[in-house]
Amino acid sequence: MRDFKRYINDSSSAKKSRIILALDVQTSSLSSLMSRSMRILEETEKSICALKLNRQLVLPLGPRRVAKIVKLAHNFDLPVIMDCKINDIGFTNRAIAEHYFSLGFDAVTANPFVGWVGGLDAVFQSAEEYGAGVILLVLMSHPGSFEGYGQTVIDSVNGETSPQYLVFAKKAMTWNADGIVVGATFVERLEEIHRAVQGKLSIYCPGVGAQGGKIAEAVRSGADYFIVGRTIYNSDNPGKVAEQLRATSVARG
Ligand code: OMP
Repeated sequence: MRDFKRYINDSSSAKKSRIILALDVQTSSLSSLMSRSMRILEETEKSICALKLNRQLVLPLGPRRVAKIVKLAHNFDLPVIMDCKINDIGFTNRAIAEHYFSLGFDAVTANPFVGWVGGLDAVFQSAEEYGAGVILLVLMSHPGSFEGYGQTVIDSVNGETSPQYLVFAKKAMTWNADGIVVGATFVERLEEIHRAVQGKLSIYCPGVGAQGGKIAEAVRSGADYFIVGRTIYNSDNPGKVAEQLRATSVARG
């Protein structure tokens, strides 16, 4: 059975890249959506360490075509993450996770707001059965993120006051998550979360480029992987841009 953390870590070392391509392309027709998605993956595969799909691609393409994209990524030795932000009761969560793992996805994203018992416990159990990973949202990248993830809360475990994102970072360690998502748009918070997890969790950072975050700053603040969409797929030369981002993602200092 494959271990997701090792899979992405090996891929990152082999490709010398910390860039995860977020393939969120939108086109006017279904056939052009499929061909454009495949082409961008082919043009960028040498510079990325994983592929992430979201529902704006999965819903119009449907399972059969999505499985083809997953297979193409696997042919390039790239793990594939389904960004479904699972957020329901355990019974439903398990079904969602199993559908994606059956299509070949190597990891899913999930939302810790729903809690463990009768919530995310089912996702982690399903992931273990499939040898897949679970990546938890800890602090999202958009400005409104603080309305939820940035609230000051009383920790239900120890009664201490702390920001919600730090409570989630600690839960992610307790639950043995395969990684956490922290917006590259908030580098001071990224640094704080990086200190809190002490290298025990990989930090996945969306929000560079189109959302204003910078790879070099986020690397210094503790980011492990970068989730990048529009900056790559909307450029005139996705292969070249992905290669430039790759080089920045592994540059020292
Ligand atoms: P770009 O802003 O185009 O680079 O895309 C970022 C990708 O990361 C999109 O697929 C978002 O759905 C995703 N994302 C965020 O932008 N912010 C988050 O806080 C979390 C995610 C995610 O879970 O991947």
